[in-house]
Amino acid sequence: MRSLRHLPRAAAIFAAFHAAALPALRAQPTLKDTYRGMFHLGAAIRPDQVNGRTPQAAELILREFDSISPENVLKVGPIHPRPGNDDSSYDFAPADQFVDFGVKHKLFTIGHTLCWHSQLPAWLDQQQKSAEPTITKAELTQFLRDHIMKVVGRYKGRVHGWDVVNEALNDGAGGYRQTIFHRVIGQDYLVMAFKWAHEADPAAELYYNDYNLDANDAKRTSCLELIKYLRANGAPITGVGMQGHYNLNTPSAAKVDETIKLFADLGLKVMITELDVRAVGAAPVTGAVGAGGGGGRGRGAPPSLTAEQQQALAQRYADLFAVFVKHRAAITRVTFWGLRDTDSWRRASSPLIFDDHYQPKPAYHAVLNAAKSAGPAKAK
Ligand code: 9MR
Repeated sequence: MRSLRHLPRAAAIFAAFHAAALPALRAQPTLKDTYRGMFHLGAAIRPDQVNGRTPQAAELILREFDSISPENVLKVGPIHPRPGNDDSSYDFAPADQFVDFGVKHKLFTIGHTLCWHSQLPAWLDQQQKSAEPTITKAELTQFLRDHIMKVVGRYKGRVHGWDVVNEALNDGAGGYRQTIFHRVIGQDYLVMAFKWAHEADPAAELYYNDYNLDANDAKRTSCLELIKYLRANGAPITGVGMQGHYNLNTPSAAKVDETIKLFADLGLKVMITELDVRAVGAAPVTGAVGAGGGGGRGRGAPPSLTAEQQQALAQRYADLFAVFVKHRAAITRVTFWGLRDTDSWRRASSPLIFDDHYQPKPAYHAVLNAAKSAGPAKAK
């Protein structure tokens, strides 16, 4: 108990120490400056990083990144936990703080996500888990419309791009995931979601976002078909998000390259939206990110990497960023899924470019160096 009582003070001293260490980096080029003119560099962020509780995190975000994504606060469950559509059905405060931070610091601000089968409000998740949901097509259509109009409308002009639909495709053989939306409304929930988002904010960019598009050819084919289906039905999609939850060796950089090109050839903006690389730990058998493929959700400190492991992670980031730089005409943003390893959903595999103490890992420098392959900067 004795040591616990002193924890806040110890934490403050620790924070001050590391804040003092940050100026050493300040004179050096930053990620966002290095990639300016190519694409935005972003990070997924959490409430404590924008509400003043971890100022050193906010400082690092503002120094290195020019785009932010909300890791959780804008998902349907967190922001709209109760049925109905008046303000008492919503918990806007954490999302408001996130968006205000973006506005205040002029960051390219992402909304994630308007329609996903995961992190739904409990009442809707129960429906989804039921073999015979009782919610009617009219009721669920109304709920989805209300949700999208309300949330996109609230942040109109302040959130610049929305992951309108997230992870609507199956792993394995591909095809549509049998979410509650697909089962009850049918395939055209996809079209309607994009149309409502556009109606609520005609200036916002609208994305389809998914993982393993570069690791699973069947899923990628399904995604290309989904995009054609959306367009054939007048859904205003502007881009596709490849999440980028990668392993050290898979998918190959060549597959990532090939996949970006396929989407770019459709005239879409391409984004890497949730980048992380599992530095240690086994890859999941099926590569199913959404089904426990995180590779280390355990709590506690991330493992410290050996010099060889740091180097391997750095090399993988270098290879990936070389591909992103090559496709800079199509890629508009690369976003890391978290700031430091400690905050990552994959923390046990040390997947990010900043360590526990907000210090850059060798992978950070590899990302900076990779920009050199672009040659002189171009205007976007
Ligand atoms: O990083 C998010 C984690 O904090 C949540 O517990 C988890 C819930 O499923 O979602 C994580 O983010 C996911 C993202 O929203 C969509 N793509 C997969 C990401 C990792 O699971």
